[in-house]
Amino acid sequence: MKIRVINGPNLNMLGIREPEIYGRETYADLTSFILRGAAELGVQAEVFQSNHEGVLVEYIQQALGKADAIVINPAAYTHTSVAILDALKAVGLPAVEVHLSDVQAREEFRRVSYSSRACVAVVAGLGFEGYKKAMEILL
Ligand code: CA2
Repeated sequence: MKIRVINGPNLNMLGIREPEIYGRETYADLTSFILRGAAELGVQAEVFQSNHEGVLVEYIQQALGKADAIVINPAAYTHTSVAILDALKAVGLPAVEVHLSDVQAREEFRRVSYSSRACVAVVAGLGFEGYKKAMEILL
């Protein structure tokens, strides 16, 4: 199984600020964790991050024919982006939304998710572990 793991804006800043919310580990640590977890599950994972909505939309579109499933942490675009929702619907691949933090327990605006409408599940509040859980769900 080939999975595209897609991360949205500011996740490249992990470990640099707000450790009380997102932990002390860096984005490079997250990438290693995902690739290690994928190998353990026998999954071929491709990890991608962008701060740009259109780039994320294109990367989702290009998953068609190249991947079997999508794991996505759209970060702040979760709460705003109809474009990312539409891209997920357009490719029609099974997708799981992941959040490092428990978005339901934070500010009210983080409780809204557009992208999850095109996802089979949402995993939130498990930190890095959530990405492995998402791959397990897709398997
Ligand atoms: O909990 C998550 O994974 C989020 O998707 C993270 C986003 C946030 O906008 C979502 O509501 C929930 C933020 C991405 C990372 O932001 C950082 C900010 C400062 C320092 C490090 C990362």
